[in-house]
Amino acid sequence: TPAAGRIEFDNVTFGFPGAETPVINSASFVAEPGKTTAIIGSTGAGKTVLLNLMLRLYDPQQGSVTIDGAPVDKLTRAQLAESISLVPQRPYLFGGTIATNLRFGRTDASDDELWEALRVAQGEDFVREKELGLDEPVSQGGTNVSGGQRQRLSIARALVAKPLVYLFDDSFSALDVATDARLRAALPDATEGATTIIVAQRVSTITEADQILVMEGGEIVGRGTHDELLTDNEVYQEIVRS
Ligand code: DUT
Ligand code: MG
Repeated sequence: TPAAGRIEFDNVTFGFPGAETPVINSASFVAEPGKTTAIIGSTGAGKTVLLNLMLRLYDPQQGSVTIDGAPVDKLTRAQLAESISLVPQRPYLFGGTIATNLRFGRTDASDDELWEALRVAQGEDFVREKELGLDEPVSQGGTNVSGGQRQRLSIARALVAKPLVYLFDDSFSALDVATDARLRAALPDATEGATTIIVAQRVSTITEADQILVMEGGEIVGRGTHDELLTDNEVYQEIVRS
């Protein structure tokens, strides 16, 4: 079968060296191509570590992570980077221009593709306002760009790369609710067919997800749709109330 971007965690346990308790404990789930998997849970629950395990920033002590059946530890980080685009919780911009930053994952992207990605990421307006547009200089670390703008450029960069798998680590919570809603309305078309994994803080960001994983203390303590979890998962109910 051709590469599709199906991610499977099978009984994955990971702890940092020297720590007594694992930060990911016996996690199993499948994230399917063409579907959105959301991950929600309190700070320190292990959401970022879970995403980082897919990119092999660390390797688990137990269990396996596979992409289309291939164990990720048989792939190089460069191969993984071709399949998976991560929008990190703290996005990073490189010294260069807006265009060079957006083309980081795919240097042959046309200007039209960059503008389309910016439109979806809700970054089009502020780039158009720049005197040099796509050629506007960006300082290393993106210090001449606001936090929200950096976030949108980082999302646009992932869209330009057209990966099999998108990982959005808390990429929408810094946006105001209206912008978050517009972005999510545009996202399904832009990411069609891909595996999308969204770590979120706001429940409103993920109510439409095909599958929601609820994490607490390194464990997946609930899974289902929004409606299912509202009915039967106390941790999720608590998140909704807070
Ligand atoms: N942790 C470390 N070292 C690291 C990163 C994380 O010990 O380099 C611990 C902190 C925490 C656990 O791992 O107890 C899970 O961290 P993670 O960053 O995955 O938490 P999160 O769910 O992403 O929290 P937040 O919502 O604050 O981003
Ligand atoms: Mg995190």
